[in-house]
Amino acid sequence: MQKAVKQPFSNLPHVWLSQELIDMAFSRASKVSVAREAKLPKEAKARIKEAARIQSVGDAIANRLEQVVKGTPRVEAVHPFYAELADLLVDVGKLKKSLAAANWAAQMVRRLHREYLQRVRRAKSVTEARDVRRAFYGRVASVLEQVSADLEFLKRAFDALKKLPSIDPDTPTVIVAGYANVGKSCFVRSVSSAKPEVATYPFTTKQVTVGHRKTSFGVCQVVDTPGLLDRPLHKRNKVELQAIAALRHISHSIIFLFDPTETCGYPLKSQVRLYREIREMFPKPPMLLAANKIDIATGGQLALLRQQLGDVKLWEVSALKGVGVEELIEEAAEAAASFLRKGGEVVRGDRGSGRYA
Ligand SMILES: Nc1nc2c(ncn2[C@@H]2O[C@H](COP(=O)(O)OP(=O)(O)OP(=O)(O)O)[C@@H](O)[C@H]2O)c(=O)[nH]1
Ligand SMILES: [Mg+2]
Repeated sequence: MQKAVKQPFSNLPHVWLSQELIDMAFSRASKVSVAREAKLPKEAKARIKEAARIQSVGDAIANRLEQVVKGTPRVEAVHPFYAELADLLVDVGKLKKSLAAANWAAQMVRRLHREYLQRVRRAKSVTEARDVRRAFYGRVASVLEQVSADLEFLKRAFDALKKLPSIDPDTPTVIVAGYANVGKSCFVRSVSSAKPEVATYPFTTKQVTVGHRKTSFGVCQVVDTPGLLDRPLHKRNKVELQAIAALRHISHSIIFLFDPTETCGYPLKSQVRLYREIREMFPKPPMLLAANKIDIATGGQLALLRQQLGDVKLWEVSALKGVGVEELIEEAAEAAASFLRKGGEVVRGDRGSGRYA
């Protein structure tokens, strides 16, 4: 059975924009009713009523801003996979600045709230009480105006973070990686519950997607990643870096797909260079190499790939036609489960019977 959700951003609070906060709080306050004490003079009644409005606006706004600040997990405290994805998706530095701005606004509203409550209690006439309350509204609106860009940023950032997939780090996880357009998404669709988009052009996949798959070794997570190119890490864009984050933080085994037909648009040599780079960067998790698109690959193309890879096992599959994919995912799940059981400490040369690269 699938375990509890480990996505740390799924319950991020709702972010109210500045204008929404103002409209909500002022409209509520206009409906505030206070007990009518017939014997009180009208100035005293006005003081009570305006104080109640100030109270209502101050609390409604400060509470909502504080909920945003308190409800956001500290990036340092979340799983490193999510910390890295958060930085790639929304820029954590900016996120922290905007949260600090929301916190500042909440404290300012509380301070103004206290200050204007005292003033309204000293008001000598109905008009003065009303003017004090109006001045309070003006100050609050101006504070919110100053943080309106921050709240808009937080809303957008939270929307993006909430959409991140749920990954349970304790469930065996198979990462499907490889060059752009080689058929990774097609493979993940065919073997798991995830249904990522498949298209004829490269860079279709922009985000990590997770599917589940029942195997003889229990349920495993199958992760589709954006396509990589053969280039150094510092030249990788933010989309590619999401694939690197998955490989770095959550992979218990890796299926590396090749397209020997080169219909993906990239030469086999580049694909093999990428494989070597990834193998070097992440030497620990077992890696299963597979030639995809064998429904259209020629014997010569497959032989060339074998020759370039040397003495390692090469699976032959067609993600499109569903050929060989069941066997491959079973084996990858077994490798992932065993890697996870051993605490991720498998080293090169210690992979069962040397079945993998
Ligand atoms: N003939 C054939 N075509 C395939 C096979 N697998 C995938 N394709 C085609 O290859 C193209 C790319 O497939 P995707 O699954 O989107 O490739 P991807 O690796 O996810 O691509 P990016 O997300 O851009 O990196 C699509 O047109 C697929 O239909 C296969 O086994 N045989
Ligand atoms: Mg894809």
